[in-house]
Amino acid sequence: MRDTLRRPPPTRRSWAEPFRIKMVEPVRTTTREQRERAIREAGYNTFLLRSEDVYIDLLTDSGTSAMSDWQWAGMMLGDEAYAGSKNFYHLEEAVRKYYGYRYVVPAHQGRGAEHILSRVLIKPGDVIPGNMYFTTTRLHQELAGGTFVDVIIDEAHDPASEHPFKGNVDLDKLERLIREHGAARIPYLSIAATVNMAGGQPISLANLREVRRLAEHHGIRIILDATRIAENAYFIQQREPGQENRPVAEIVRELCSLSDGATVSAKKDALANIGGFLAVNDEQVYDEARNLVVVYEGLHTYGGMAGRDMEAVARGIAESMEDEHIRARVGQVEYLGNLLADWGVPIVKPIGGHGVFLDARAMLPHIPQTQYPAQALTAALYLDSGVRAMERGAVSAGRRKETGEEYLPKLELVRLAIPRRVYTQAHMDVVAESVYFVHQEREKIRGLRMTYEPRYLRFFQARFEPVE
Ligand code: PM9
Repeated sequence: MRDTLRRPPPTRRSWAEPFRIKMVEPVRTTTREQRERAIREAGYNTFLLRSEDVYIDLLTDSGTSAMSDWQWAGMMLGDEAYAGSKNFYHLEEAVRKYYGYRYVVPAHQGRGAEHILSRVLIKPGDVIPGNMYFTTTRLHQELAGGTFVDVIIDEAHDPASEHPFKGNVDLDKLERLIREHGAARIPYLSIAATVNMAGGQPISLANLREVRRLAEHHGIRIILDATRIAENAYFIQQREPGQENRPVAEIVRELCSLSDGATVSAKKDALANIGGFLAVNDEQVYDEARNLVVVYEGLHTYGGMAGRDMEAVARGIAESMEDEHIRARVGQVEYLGNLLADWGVPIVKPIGGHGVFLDARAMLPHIPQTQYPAQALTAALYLDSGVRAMERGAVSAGRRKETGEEYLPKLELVRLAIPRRVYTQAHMDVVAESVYFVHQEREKIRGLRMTYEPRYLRFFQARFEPVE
């Protein structure tokens, strides 16, 4: 039972989620013994756990959100024609209306769009600057023969920095890079809004405008990763002077207008369980992408999605831009983050858009980074309560493509990603308490040794064992 009676009287008015719950899915608690067995069998990798062994699942906010009744109604209107499904045209309409791009190429999910885009735009030897790497994005850039170079501001690599726009590009770093390699070797700037690996941090409108000016001057395209752009726009509305009275949807349109295209995983902002797309303004790029998509994803009017999925995405895009929705979504993340910060748990500041990121380096100074402290902390949290999180540190960063050496990033984080419209405030309290108690006992956590390392995106399938 929740202990509400012992709370002091309120000193302010609260607000609540702009929805009520119509259908529930039971979740199951487990015993410590069961969890010990499950995590051992999973090789201390939370990606390898069975979801039925998880109590509160904060592995990812990707494809895990709850759809609305309007989205579910749309699922029943799936037009499953092989070609020219009406749901594709609804999706195209939504992308044009909310993001403003001319052409849309659907894909089964974000990485499908990244694959197509990388193949169309990148030539071997090219350099792709961006505001911090993302795992799948960088891999597709590399597989196409390119090299990703990080040009994000230094503050982004410092968990304690309270910079309000840690997703900003460092314009000096970018200019130096363009001078060093020449604009002809840079097919596009890869700009994420928000920046996942930095802790869900936004880029400011002012910074993107500057980046645009520089890119135009050198004739370089900007491609956004617009996967969580509504969350980015919300932060702009909340933090950027002069933006406070603009609706999120309007800010999203302006952000997109400062770019030439975007890759999108519709599994995040867009509130769908599967789906994604590439959107561009350039007809020639579109023609090539539209041709390639039939090789790797499916016909250009479904790209690997069922008609019903495209409808869910089209409707999800519209819902994702509603101010009330986005305030509740980011507000829930903030609620969890504030509890942890108040209780002295080191987290990435400011609190991000899609999750709270624990600073494993600060929490576990006794574990060297080569023994993967964030991975170890993720396992310890699961063992404590059945809460599933994701490592976002050295394991995720992988190896340098030229030398095979491990990257040892400054950020060694555990991400508690919050699915949209899924968990309640009581779930957040349970999560916060578990993190707090794990933090209290942190000296007992031991490092891990990797016993199996897959070649690509190793964090998904790697296996570990505790170091003696
Ligand atoms: N992000 C996440 O949990 C899914 C698993 S980790 C690869 O954060 C961005 C910013 C993402 C993202 C996936 C993708 C790829 C692109 N950009 O998962 O292929 O956060 O739909 O999208 C995950 P898909």
